[in-house]
Amino acid sequence: MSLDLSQSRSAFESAKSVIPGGVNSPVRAFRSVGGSPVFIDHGTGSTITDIDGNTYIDYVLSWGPLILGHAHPEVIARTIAAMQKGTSFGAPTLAETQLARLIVDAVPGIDMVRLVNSGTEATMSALRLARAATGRNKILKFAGCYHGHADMLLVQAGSGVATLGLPDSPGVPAGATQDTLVAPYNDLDAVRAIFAEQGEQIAAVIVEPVAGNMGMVPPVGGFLAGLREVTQNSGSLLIFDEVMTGFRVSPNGAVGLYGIQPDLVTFGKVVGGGFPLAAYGGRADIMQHVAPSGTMYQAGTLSGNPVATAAGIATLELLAEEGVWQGISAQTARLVDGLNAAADAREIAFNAQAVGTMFGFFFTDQPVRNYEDAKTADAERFVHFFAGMLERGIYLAPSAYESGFLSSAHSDADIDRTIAAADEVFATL
Ligand code: KE4
Repeated sequence: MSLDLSQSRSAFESAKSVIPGGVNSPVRAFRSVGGSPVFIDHGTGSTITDIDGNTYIDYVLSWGPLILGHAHPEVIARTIAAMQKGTSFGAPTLAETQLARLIVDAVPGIDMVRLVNSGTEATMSALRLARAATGRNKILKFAGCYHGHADMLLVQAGSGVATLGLPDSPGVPAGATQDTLVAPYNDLDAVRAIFAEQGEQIAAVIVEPVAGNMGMVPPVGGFLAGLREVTQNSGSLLIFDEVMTGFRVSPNGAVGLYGIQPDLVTFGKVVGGGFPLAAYGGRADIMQHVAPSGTMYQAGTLSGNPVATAAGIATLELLAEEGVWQGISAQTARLVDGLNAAADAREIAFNAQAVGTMFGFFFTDQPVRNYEDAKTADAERFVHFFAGMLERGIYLAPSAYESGFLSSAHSDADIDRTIAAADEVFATL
């Protein structure tokens, strides 16, 4: 069985002549899974179709945003209607307040948000805010967590940095990362040791409350509560980076799921409904530092633009309708249960997990609690599995250091077909 990918292959060659690596984001290049990326022509509901005409059930969903599936009719209609009134004004509009209100109402403990254009902007701005609010410089992140590509965060990052096995990035001066501390994910003792030494200098801890950029690694019991306690005790802020988990691990994000109240939260992906829109938010007393109400500067030409806010509002409103999120979560659990059952039946060392509407899997029978554990999973089996699933019309993230996502468009038949395909591929391992 082999796919005709000839158009994608030639498209990739020509793309490489004018775009570094032929892609506009490194993880798309299929580097860690070999071959060349499929070029997508269109998406509909749970599927995407490449320029050779191959259609796949899509579990990447643009890396999370398309929780209602591709080209959802109402999202498209409301976005077109917004566009017809003008695409950007660089002036306040009612839609920005409406979207901000939807986010604030959905996530406990958030009084205000600032809309920006990418998750990178959101985390970069949240950390600048934490430094401004505390007057401190140091920040603590976790190995294997990815918070976008701001200089200070490109230290032992996950996602594309992990996928490409980069030692971090050239071009990032030591001065930009000298205040960035790193601890293993899920390791409270390591965090406490760092705080014992440097707690008074630490402005913030930034954490993916469910890590999604080293594969998917949920927090072990007490980890998030411990981070809350240690930051509270030292006057540092706790930042939940919910760019990926927001509206995915629960309708109220990880904040609602785990009941731990961070000081700041970042959002992206789902809140923009597939358009370049992200946000950072928190308690009013902290957000007041943000210009122009305060003096911490952050700005953006297209921040909160009418097109992206229309898509974001439509997505959040439709997702909040009775049973929609719950239905996606149930499908995700069914997928994971089916994958595990198929692997167990063939005695494959494999473990898939779901948290709400996102999932991950590792080819190992050992627990995976952090980036080092994740790196011990069988990479060759992952590559073989990825290729076998692609051949069978299932599009998974082209990297072991990513997560998978479902949408309201993923049907029972999609799930059954995915499980059957996985069983076929497991049989070839
Ligand atoms: P963006 O700047 O890519 O919009 O968001 C950065 C970001 C921040 N925080 C978390 C938890 C994230 O997962 C991300 C971006 N996620 C990756 C996929 N794991 C984006 C895909 C890509 O880099 O192409």
